[in-house]
Amino acid sequence: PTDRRLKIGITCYPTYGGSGVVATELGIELAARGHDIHFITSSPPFRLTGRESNIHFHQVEVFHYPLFEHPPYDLALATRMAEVAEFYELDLLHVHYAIPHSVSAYLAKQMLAARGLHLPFITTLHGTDITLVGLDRSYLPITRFGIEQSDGVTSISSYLREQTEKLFHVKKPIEVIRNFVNCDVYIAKPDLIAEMRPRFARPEEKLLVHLSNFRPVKRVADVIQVFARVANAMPARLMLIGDGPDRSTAEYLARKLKVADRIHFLGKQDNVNELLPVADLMVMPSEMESFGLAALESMACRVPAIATRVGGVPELIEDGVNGLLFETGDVDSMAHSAIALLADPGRLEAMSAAARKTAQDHFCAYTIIGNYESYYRRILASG
Ligand code: GMT
Repeated sequence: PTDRRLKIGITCYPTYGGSGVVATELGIELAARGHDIHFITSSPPFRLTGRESNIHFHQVEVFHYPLFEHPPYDLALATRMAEVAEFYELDLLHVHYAIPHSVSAYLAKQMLAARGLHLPFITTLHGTDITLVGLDRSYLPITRFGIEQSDGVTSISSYLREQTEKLFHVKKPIEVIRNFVNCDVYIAKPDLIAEMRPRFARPEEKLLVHLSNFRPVKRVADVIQVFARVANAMPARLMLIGDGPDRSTAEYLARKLKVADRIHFLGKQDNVNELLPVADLMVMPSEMESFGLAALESMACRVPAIATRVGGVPELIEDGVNGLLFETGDVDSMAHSAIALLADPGRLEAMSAAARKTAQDHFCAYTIIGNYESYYRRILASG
């Protein structure tokens, strides 16, 4: 029957980054719909509380032995996948990020096949597995192999599907299932905003926000450059959420541009749904985003983004309607437009409403989770 509860194994990079967030939220939403979810990961996914029903966590332990210069995580993962699939009679595995998860899933599948058991697996491509890592020539053949061997492949934007087809010459059909947010959790609650906003900005100040893992691709220095120009033109503050390699560069630049006292460096935060709605404008000046989950999360909270016209971002942000798009590195134009927008409450309000509407109409969990469920059933029926 089409409404049968499924037993699904999910593997992802659990600790930080959009793919881990999407995989964890997907597991939580599927469990809430009655499916049995088994996370098979190196550590507990960071958004899991451990109190959710229908969710099980299986830690992958890597055996350390002096001879192993590089502990064989991929093999430990494959072994755990096969064990969990057999003990808990999983219907399928869903791995997020091709490297190395697809190849571990392929090994698990073959291990079980040798014993007469069938374990289909689905790979979801998130971006850097294709655009960066997979393009290191040494990784390309094995990444392509993992994708081709998958029983189903999804990508989080049309852009990423096209890139995968172009760069990897993958023949396998790729289903676009876009990223999503829980629109009941990512929502602007007036009471919460009234309570939280005074902690970050005075009534006359505009509040900007940036959320990322501070990797070079996020161009955090551009965020500071844009903010410094805005803060020169009007009273303003900036919330920086996240941490990573470029955090000290950002702190140094903030001091150099004399705006450090107006920036809140919040570090890694779990409940970003309680922080994002407090802001007026999100800044996402990335060099590349296959999707741009941070922008979607803020848009759902009625906070439009000024962002770059890269990768899958134009599939989410319509320039001038629910946000603003710029060329990478054009901090002058970004600042100029941010100042004009923040000084025009009517236009900002219209853009905030349009941002929420886009999230609600096209990217809410209740639509997208259904797409994953249908896709699972299609793959199971075809195998
Ligand atoms: O961008 C990162 O640093 C993390 C990376 C990941 O795999 O977690 O993000 C990618 O996947 C996200 C979730 O699908 C997307 O929203 C990001 O746009 C994508 N990043 C890039 O393409 C650079």
